[in-house]
Amino acid sequence: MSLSAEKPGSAAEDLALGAAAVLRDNDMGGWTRASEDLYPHQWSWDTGFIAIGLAHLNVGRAARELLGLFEHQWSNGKVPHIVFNPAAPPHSYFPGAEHWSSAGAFPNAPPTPPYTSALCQPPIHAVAARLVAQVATGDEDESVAQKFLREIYPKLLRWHRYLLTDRDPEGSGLVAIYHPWESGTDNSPRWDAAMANVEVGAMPSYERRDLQHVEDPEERPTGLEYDRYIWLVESIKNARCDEKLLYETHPFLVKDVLASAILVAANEALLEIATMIGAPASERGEVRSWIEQGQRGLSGCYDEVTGLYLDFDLRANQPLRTRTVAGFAPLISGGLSPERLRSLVALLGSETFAGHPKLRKSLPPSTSPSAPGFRPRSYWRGPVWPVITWLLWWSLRRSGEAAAAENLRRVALDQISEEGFAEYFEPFTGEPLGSLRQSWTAAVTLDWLAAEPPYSKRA
Ligand code: 2M8
Repeated sequence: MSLSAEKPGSAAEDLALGAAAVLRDNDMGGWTRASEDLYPHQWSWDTGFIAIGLAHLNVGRAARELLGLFEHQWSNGKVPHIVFNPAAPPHSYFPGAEHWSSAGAFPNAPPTPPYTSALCQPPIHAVAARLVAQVATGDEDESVAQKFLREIYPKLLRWHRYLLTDRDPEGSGLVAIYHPWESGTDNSPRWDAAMANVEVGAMPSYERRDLQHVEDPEERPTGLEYDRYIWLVESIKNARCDEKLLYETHPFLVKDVLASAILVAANEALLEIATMIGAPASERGEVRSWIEQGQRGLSGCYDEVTGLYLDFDLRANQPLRTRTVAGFAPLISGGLSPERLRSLVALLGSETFAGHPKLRKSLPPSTSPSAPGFRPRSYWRGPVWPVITWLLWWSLRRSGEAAAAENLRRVALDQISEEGFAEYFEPFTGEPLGSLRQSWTAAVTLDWLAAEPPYSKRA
C-alpha cells in the first residue's frame, strides 16, 4: 500500500479524508472535543496535537484552537487540563464541572464559566504553535501565523514561567505534578508506587462515567485506583489549589520526566517564536536559561539499571523505577551525547519495547511487556498510543535519527489505516480500544501524511 499523500484516490488520500472527518465531527465551533462519548470537553495537551493536525487543513482554525484554550488560562499562568463544555450532556463525564466548581471559585481560576479543572497537562502548546506557523505558506496564511504568534507568545511565556516556579520551587528544571492525570499517562505503572502511599480518607460517594463508554472494564482504572484519583482531587479542592500548601502537604508530589522533557522542547520552540516576533532580550535569556536548567535536571534522572530516565517521588524521596515509554523522555528534550542517543534508540527498538516478538506492529507499547505493571488492554499500562508514537517520531527526526523515525511513521500509519483512529491499540492483537474516533489520533495522522521524507523542512 502506498502512503504517498500526492496520489488522488490513494490509501493516503482516504486516510487523510477520514482523519479530517473525525476532526470535523468533533469540532464544537472553534474548539475540538477529545472524542464524542468518552471525552466531550476540551483537554489541554489534546488541543496542542489537534492544532498540529488542523494546521494542514486550515492554519487560521488551528491558531484559533490554541488561542481558545488559552482564553481559560488562570491568573497564575496555569493552563487548565480540562475546559468543560457547558453544552455536554449532564453527567456525561466524571469528575465534571460541577465537581470541580463545588469548591467555589479557586482564587486564580477564571471567575466565570465555562469552568475548568484545577489540574494541568504536559506543555506541548509552544511546540504546536511553532509547527502551526511553519505549515503556513502563502502571504495570507503567513500573516495569519505572524499575528497568531504575537498573540500567543506572552501567554506561553506565562504558562512556562508558572511551571518553572510554582511547579519547581527548587529550581531543579523538573516539573512536579499533583495527580497522575497531570502526566497525561494517567494509569501508567509509573505512578503505582507513589499512589500506593496515598491513603484515601472520608469523601462523598461518586459515580464513575468512564465505564459506561467502554465495553471491557479492564480497559480502565480499577475501583481503588479511581478512589485514589478522586481523593487527590479532594485534597486539591481542600487546599483551594494553593500551590505552596500543595507542595507542602499534598500526598502525591512527583517530578515527571515526560512533562519536563516536553517543557524543554516547548522552551526551544518558545525561543524561536520569541526571536521571530522580536521579543525583549531579557525574555529570550530567561527562556534560554530554562532550556539549560531542564536539560541538566533530566540528565540526573538517568537510571543505569533500566537504561531509562525515571520520575522522582518527592514524598518518598526516591526514584520511581518502571519500564514505561516515558523513560525515553530525553529523546524529546534533546541535547543527549551521541552514545546516550544511540543507547536509547537501540532500547526503543529492542525486545523490551518496540521489538518485542509478540507485538502485532513494531511500535512502542506504553509499558514494556516485560514490566510487572504491564496490562495489554488497560489504558496507559500497555497499549500503543499513536500520540506518543508521534512524539517519539518528531523527536527522533529532530535528533537526526531519520531511519528510526520513518519506520515509526510508516508502521503507525499502517496501523491507523487498518484499524481506524482509535485512542489506543492492544499491542499484541492490534485491536482498537478506548474511544474509536479520537481527535488527536486523527490529528497526528494528518501531520504524518504531510511529512513525506526527506525530512528537510521542519527538522
Ligand atoms: C485521558 O485522561 C482523562 C483525564 O484527564 C480521563 O481518563 O478521563 C488521558 O489519556 C489524557 O492524556 C487525555 O488528555 C484525555 C483526553 O484524551 O484522556
